Amino acid sequence: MRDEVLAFLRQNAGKFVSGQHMSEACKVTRTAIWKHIQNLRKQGYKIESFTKKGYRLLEEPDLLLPAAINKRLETKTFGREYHYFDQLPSSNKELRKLADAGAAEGAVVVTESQVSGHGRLNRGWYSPHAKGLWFSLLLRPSFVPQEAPKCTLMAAVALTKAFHELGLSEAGIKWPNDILVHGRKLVGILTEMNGSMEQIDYIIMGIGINTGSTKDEFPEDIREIATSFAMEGVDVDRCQALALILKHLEDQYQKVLKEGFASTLEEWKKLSVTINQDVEVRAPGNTYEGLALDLDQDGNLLVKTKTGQIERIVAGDVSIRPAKKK
Ligand code: BT5
Repeated sequence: MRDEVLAFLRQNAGKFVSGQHMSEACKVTRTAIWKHIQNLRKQGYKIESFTKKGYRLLEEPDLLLPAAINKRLETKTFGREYHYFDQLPSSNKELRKLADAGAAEGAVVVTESQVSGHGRLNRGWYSPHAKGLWFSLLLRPSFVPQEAPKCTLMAAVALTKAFHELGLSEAGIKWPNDILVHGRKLVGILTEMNGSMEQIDYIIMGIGINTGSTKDEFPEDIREIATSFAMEGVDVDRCQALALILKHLEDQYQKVLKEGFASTLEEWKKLSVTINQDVEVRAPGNTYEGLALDLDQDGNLLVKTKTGQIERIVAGDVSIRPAKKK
């Protein structure tokens, strides 16, 4: 139905289509048509309406359509296999199916919205239509499974470099999987692995980036902690941004395959907003404060506690946040 209403508006681009005409053609009430128009507006379509004249499509959101991405893509493999959806439960889940069926390294699943997007430990991820980049990337690396958690750090480095290029110079990495701007979360990364103790079958890098949401649009529980390109005053073309991000991800991954993770971890430290900060570590059953000192060679965070002890924080074990200023 949504597609039919949209098709009517597109066919008559620039002209008014009456609600009566669409309701007869779609065999639904005029109220139903009005509801669809409201939904389209929420999704970023600019639709003008006047009593007696009907509805007129003025502007469509910059959708991440395959042709729009393909003409901007400068990668060898990343994004060359491109699976595009208007809505999905979760791009990670969709890519997992494709990976199990043999999809190649570099395949991506991109969706305009997710109804059950998720973070770590099954926490929710807010993914409204055309207001962000919600996508998953497939890797089939030859390195050992113990290296897999470092892929999150690698992705964070690639994304932060891309954001600096896009004009968001304040973006910095919070260990292990967030990118923040002015202390608010712009990005979440969810790395999932499939394989055995000996060998990685595949890694799915799930990436969520807020682009267009305004503060009022974020749900109340994250309104004070989340940010977007729009909130930071940076106007971003989502297609251009996605193509640039895929290029940075591919370059960073190639570097890791050639040289190992060491130089990427050094870059991570430079782009981090966690190192040298007072942090609160929340491990199951144990919360303490300390100073984030460094990363070890496995990408674990080294925190010096109040008693002078150095704790090694393993990704996935804890949540970590800036300590409250006293
Ligand atoms: C993450 O988890 O930050 C990883 C999020 C990964 C999302 C992507 S989107 C594409 C792909 N498909 C998926 O289904 N997932 C991936 P975590 O560190 O557990 O943080 C989750 C927490 O971030 C939530 O509990 C909220 O507090 C907060 N949050 C939820 N949605 C947000 C948003 N849009 N912006 C900022 N913060 C958000």
